[in-house]
Amino acid sequence: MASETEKAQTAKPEGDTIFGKILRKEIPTTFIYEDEQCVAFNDVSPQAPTHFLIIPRKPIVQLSSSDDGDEQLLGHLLVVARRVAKQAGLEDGYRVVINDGKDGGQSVYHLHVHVFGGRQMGWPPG
Ligand code: TR5
Repeated sequence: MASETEKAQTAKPEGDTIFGKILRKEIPTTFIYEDEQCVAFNDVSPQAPTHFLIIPRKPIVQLSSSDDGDEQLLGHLLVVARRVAKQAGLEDGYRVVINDGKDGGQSVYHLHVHVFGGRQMGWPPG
């Protein structure tokens, strides 16, 4: 099975993604948070004791293809990251990550914010 980094080498922005299917409920997924702009759910392959994703309902492919008109939505994703991290009890801190494109290690081309917590994070990231 390819690692996320290997997948990111070949993944391409090609329209519909697995996250589109999750949003349309074609893949049953428990949302730990949802509102009119975004949903949050646990990552299927968690890299920390807590690892969830926040995705906009709007199908923005990646951060670098968002535009200035997305400013409110992009800010909202961070506000939701803070709210859900609090709800998850991440009182000692957490890490928020957006992988963009091949070099950024993006494997799913629907913008998503990762939130990791529950362990000490290292730096620099690999
Ligand atoms: O590498 P990037 O930043 O693109 O992150 C994509 C993330 O999506 C990875 O952390 C994957 O583990 C996660 N992922 C992939 C699938 C998936 C998922 N999280 C929840 N549910 C998922 N389903 C149902 N299917 C996936 N292929």
